Amino acid sequence: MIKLYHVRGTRSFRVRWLMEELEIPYELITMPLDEKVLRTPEMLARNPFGKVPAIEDGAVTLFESGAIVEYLLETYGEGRLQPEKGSPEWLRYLQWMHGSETLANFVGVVLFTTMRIPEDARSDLISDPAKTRARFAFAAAEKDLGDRACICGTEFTAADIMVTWALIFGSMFGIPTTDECPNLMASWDRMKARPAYQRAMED
Ligand SMILES: N[C@@H](CCC(=O)N[C@@H](CS)C(=O)NCC(=O)O)C(=O)O
Repeated sequence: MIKLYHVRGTRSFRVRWLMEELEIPYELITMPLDEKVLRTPEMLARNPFGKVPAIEDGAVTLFESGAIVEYLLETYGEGRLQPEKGSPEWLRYLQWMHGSETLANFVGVVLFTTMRIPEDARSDLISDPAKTRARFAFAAAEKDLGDRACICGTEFTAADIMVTWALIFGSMFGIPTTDECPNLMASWDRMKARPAYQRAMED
C-alpha cells in the first residue's frame, strides 16, 4: 500500500486529496511540522529537502507534490482528472499544475518573513512586499480563471487540487480576500463540497 508522509495543513494534502479522488488505498504517516522530525536520515532519504510530501509505493520513493500527483495519475489515474493531451484544456492544465507552486511559493515567503525568521528580525518592511507579491500572483490566477467552473475549464482536474492548496495556504495569512479574488474563492467553495476533499481533511 502507498505510504504518504504527511503533515496536516501542508502540501501533502494535495496528494491525500488526489488519492481520495482516485480511491487509491493509502497509509497516512502523519508527522509534526518539526525540522527534527522531517530531517532525520530516514526522512531525508525520502525527501532530501527535509519536507513533505513524500510517498513510498513499493520500490518507488518520490517527493515534490506536483511530481507525486503526476506519478499517481500516470500509474493509477486511468485517464481520470486530466484533460485530453493536446487539447486547449491540457495546456491550461500544464500551466496550473506548475503555476500553483508559483502561488504557493509566494505565500511561503510570507510565511517565512512573518513566522520563521527570528522575532526581532520581523518587520512590515520585510513582510509587506512579500504579501504584495503574493496578492499580485493570486490576482493573476483570478483573472485567468475568470468565470470558468474549474481552472482548466468545465471539468475538475488535478490542477484544481494543486491550485486549491495554494488558496488554503494563502488563507492562513488572509491572502487573497474574497473581494480581491471572488472567482477563486468561489471555486474553493466548490472544492470544499467534494466528498474526497472532505475525507482528505479528516484527521
Ligand atoms: N515544492 C515542494 C514544497 C514542499 C514544502 O515546502 N513542504 C513544506 C510543507 S507545505 C514543508 O515540508 N516544510 C517543512 C519545513 O520547511 O521545515 C512540494 O510541492 O512538495
